[in-house]
Amino acid sequence: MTILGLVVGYPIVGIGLETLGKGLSFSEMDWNGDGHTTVGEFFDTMNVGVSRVEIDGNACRHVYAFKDGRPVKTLCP
Ligand SMILES: [Ca+2]
Repeated sequence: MTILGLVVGYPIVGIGLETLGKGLSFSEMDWNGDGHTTVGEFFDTMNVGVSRVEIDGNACRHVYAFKDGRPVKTLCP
């Protein structure tokens, strides 16, 4: 890979991973709650949506399954 490829390619890969991760941290993608986020769990993130909600005045994120809209988890600061 050329230097130009590194300079041009890295941001594209970074943007792609950010989009796939939907703004969730790796620890937030631990879907089975075993304390470790696997590569499979990272890719499972494609099957969920994230919406912003306010709960008790806190800016939280509601994670739901695309297949049925059921809640997966709610993340609050
Ligand atoms: Ca896990």
